This record gives sequence, C-alpha cells and structure tokens, in this order.
Amino acid sequence: MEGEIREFEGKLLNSIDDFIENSIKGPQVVNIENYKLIVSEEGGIKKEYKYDDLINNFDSIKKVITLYCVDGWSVDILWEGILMKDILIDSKVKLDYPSIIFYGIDGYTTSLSKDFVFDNDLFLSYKMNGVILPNERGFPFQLIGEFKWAHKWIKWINKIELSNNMNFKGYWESRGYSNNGNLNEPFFGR
Ligand SMILES: Nc1nc2c(c(=O)[nH]1)N[C@H]1C(S)=C(S)[C@@H](COP(=O)(O)O)O[C@H]1N2
Ligand SMILES: [Mo]
Repeated sequence: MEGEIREFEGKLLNSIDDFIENSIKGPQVVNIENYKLIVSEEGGIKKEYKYDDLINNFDSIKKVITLYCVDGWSVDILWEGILMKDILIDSKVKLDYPSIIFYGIDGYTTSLSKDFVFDNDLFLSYKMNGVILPNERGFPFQLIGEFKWAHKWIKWINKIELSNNMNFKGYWESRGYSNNGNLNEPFFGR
C-alpha cells in the first residue's frame, strides 16, 4: 500500500496488502464524524470518546507484532496505538470486573480477561506500518491481541464493556474457536 513502511528497527515487515480479507460481513466503512467509542460497565455507559479525543489526548505506543489467523497465514506489522489500560483508567470504569467484552460495528464480538489486557499492555491500534488503518483493516481501531489468535483481534471497535461474565463467547468462540485464544494452544475446541 502506498506510503506504508516495510522495515522498522532492522525488522522486515509484511505489507498491508498481504492480509487475507475474511471478515464476517466484509469491510466496514465508519463515518468518523458520527463515530463514538463507548466504554461501559454493567451499570451502563461510563464514557464516550470521539476519534480525535483518543488520538490527540493519549500517549501512543508502537510495536512490531505478528497476527496469526487460524486459517494458517500470518503477517508481521508495525502497529501504533493507545494502551487499553490508559483508556479504561481515564473512563473511570470500575476495574474490578474480571472480563472485557469488545463489540465491532459489523456485529462481531470477542472477549478477554481484564488481567490479561492489563498485564500484557494490549492496545488499540489506529496506524499500521505508519499509515492510518485502511477501512478493510478495521478503521478506526483494531485491538492488537498480542499472544492471541487473530479472532481476538477485533476490528471496527465501537464498544468496550467491563463485565462479570467470564463465560461470554464471541462470534467465532461461540462457533468452536478457542475462548482463551492462546497462540501456544490449539485454536479449536477450548
Ligand atoms: N469486526 C471484526 N473483527 C475481526 C473479524 C471480523 O470478521 N470482524 N475477523 C477476525 C479474524 S478471524 C481475523 S483473521 C482478523 C484479521 O482479519 P482480516 O485479514 O480480515 O483483517 O480479524 C479479526 N477481527
Ligand atoms: Mo481469522
């Protein structure tokens, strides 16, 4: 893709064009003027962020991380984004919930344990290989689920919900894909 970088700190990167598009409803187009990222807990909405609130007011981090799809392909990409814990702390959501459920505008869902998200510095990316995420790649935000299979890497995120429900199963998880999503374990039937 035009403008993307293909090397970072001596590491070669894949191209944005190397992804295999297989989203459940195809690429989504988010109108950023109307977009809000909702942070909620079981009592209701805690905070709503506009795109610029997030991009301008939070520190960003950058890291080369490989996305592994269960279909057998992978891509090494330089991701840049905002730490989940920075957003959650800012939102004043209660942090004693064990689980975080993520929603995308295409109806996709997934979940992770809150401790995993905090302990591993998971972040929401808004840039890949130095360019703003293209629509097909999840603009405005994709969760970078480091150490997890790509079904945890939800794109087009518009809601993050703190929950007591440790048994929630997202779109692919409810169809048999691993609910812990650990890369070092089989991706089916856990
Ligand atoms: N919102 C949303 N996020 C999603 C998906 C999806 O269908 N919808 N698919 C997941 C899967 S299975 C993969 S492999 C990764 C990367 O998919 P891509 O190559 O289509 O970007 O996105 C994940 N995030
Ligand atoms: Mo996937």
